[in-house]
Amino acid sequence: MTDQTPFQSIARMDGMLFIGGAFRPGEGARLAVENPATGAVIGHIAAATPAEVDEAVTAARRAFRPWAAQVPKARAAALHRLGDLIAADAAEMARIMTVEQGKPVNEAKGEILKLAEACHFYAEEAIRVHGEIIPNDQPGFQSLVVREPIGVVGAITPWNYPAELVGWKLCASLAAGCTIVIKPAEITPFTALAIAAKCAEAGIPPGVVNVLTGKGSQVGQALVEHPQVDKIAFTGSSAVGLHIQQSCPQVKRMSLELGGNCPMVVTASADIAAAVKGAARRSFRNCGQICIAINRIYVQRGVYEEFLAGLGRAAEALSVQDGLAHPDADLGAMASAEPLAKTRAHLADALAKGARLIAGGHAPEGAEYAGGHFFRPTVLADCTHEMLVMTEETFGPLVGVAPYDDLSEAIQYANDTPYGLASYVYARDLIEIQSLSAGLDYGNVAINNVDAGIMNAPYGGRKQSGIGYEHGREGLLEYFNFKHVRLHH
Ligand code: TAP
Repeated sequence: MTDQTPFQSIARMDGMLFIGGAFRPGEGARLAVENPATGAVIGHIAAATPAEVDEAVTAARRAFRPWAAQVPKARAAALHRLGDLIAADAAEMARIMTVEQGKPVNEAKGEILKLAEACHFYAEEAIRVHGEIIPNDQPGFQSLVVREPIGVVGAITPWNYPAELVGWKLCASLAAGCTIVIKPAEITPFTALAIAAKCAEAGIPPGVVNVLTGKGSQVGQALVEHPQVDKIAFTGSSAVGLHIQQSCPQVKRMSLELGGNCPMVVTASADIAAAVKGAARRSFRNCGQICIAINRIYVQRGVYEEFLAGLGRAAEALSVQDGLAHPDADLGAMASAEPLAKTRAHLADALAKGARLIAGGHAPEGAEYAGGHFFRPTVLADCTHEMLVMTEETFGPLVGVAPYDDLSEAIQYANDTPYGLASYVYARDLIEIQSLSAGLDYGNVAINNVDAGIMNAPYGGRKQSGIGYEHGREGLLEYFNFKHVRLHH
């Protein structure tokens, strides 16, 4: 029997907003939220009204000075408590995520535990933020550089990582002394509301954390335009990121974590079995709905067919199932009809232009898949840059593979994109590794592994993939203003 607890937890958050430290029913229109594995309605969100947006921002503004005035150790203690509470309830929070986003429960639980880790990481960083005393230009003067929290943060997040993408902004804001109003994706709101409940349980003061649900074009846009929001922390598509930047009526700090179109280069010196394993993981995990998913792979001609055969076998071996009923499935449902339709469109485009189908290419068959947004992991060979799969972010379980001859050609192909988020290399030759790590125009380069983002290191994109960083010390500094104090003795 399928576990019913996520539906009971969701029922308690149905139509709720989290403002000023408490849940309360929203006054706006109700929008249905569906389980992407079944098509069943699991609950509703309230579309926050302009007055409710204003109320949440006002609550965050009011809470800002007292929160910023707490000693870092006190804010760190709150973050540690939050991390402990989230970890303790990871199993239930994961089930909530699975029924709104589609990823299998065990994978969702991994994401929740990483959010808990982020709480502890930023708790530790919070107590080590210090200013500087810098050399001065005249005797009798002292120059201090002080870091001060920016103020009220408006966080706008997508649906592919409903916990982590909210959590990184939340943890960095809390550690820095900022307060936050979060607008999660319309289709994955309950994970964010469940995180808000943990903030209340952790004793984080009223108004420091607020969650507003609703449509990005209305609620998100209202946060962007609100004069009392000091910074926008956005993760989502490049198109919406650019729109936010262009439509903001005030000068405002922004960090924009945007789309990707990530390449992988496999040279003839590589451990091909390891490269296949890495490619299968980073192309198909979370159904490829990852900004740092491998979208396109360039393989040196001498090992091209060997790599393709291996990746085809690896893709065929992956299980695709309802992630609630099968917690350890490799792939669950895709999050909605939209990324599935884009995956199908990119597949059809590539096949029409001469790509060779190596694996997948269709939805899994069987009654259990009816009503859900499922697709088999798909590998295409002989792809060219005439095909959408090689030039646009698919955001689905589809990867295009192409051969190359010279390393310079591989670097040229890999950089032939307006994006610059993450890139991957499998090679054992040191000269090749050096040329690729220097030549790839990306914010993240993973060599002989596919985990481009770790909590301790800065994570961000170049070009149309964004501005600013999350993770690491750099991710925390995004939430501070610098103040130069020049003192005459
Ligand atoms: P978007 O359509 O860009 O939506 C992201 C968020 O922005 C959602 O909360 C959305 O609300 C909101 N939004 C939409 N229009 C808005 C507006 N006019 N003003 C303010 N907010 C607005 O992205 P998505 O489809 O959810 O997510 C997929 C994209 O995110 C991919 O391109 C992926 O690469 C990118 N992504 C990037 C990263 C990093 S770290 N670079 C990580 C994950 C995902 P609604 O939900 O109501 O539309």
